[in-house]
Amino acid sequence: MDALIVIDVQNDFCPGGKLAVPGGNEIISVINSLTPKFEQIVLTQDWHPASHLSFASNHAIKSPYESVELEYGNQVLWPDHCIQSSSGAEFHPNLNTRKAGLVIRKGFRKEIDSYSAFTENDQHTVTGLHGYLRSIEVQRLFLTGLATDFCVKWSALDAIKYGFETYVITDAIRGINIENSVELAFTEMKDAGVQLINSSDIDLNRTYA
Ligand code: VGL
Ligand code: ZN
Repeated sequence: MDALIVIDVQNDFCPGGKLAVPGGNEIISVINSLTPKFEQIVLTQDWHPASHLSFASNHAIKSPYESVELEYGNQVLWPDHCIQSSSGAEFHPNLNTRKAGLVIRKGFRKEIDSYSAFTENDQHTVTGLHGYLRSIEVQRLFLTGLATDFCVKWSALDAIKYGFETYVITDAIRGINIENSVELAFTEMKDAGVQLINSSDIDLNRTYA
């Protein structure tokens, strides 16, 4: 079984949003063109309480993009984004969400951020995605979404750790890019065994069942 994973295609990560990823909206038509090919589609949704400790606003004298030490280690601080029930946390209105069988929300515990769709940043708390994919006997994962250098990268690295054959669709992702982090993310993913492909490499005549 194959599954298409769509990471955090939410208003706040698109132009005009609170943590806008440059060109974030440009991937939506690519993702929509892929959804008819997959029987199994999972969406993730960054879903923070306003008190979330990944927000610079919840720390004294800290600005976005600085870091802080949390209980589990270093954490980059962000502008407030994807606050539960806000319009910024909604999926982008152009994203076709109808076929998705599962929505995984992450980052909803105040003390723990979650970049990976599988395991939160404490490297311990799981989201449930692995159990779901195992229960439907998925072997191959095709990853799309935002942001290349954070949630896509950590999801891809975890997917390899869990033993999935892992593809990242490079024209269906965009990055934030803090100090070369996008280029580093591509290197880390390749070194871990992630296969980088273009959406045009996916056979549009075939169904990824
Ligand atoms: C993300 C930073 C903070 C992401 C989420 O989706 O890549 N990045 N929260
Ligand atoms: Zn977040």
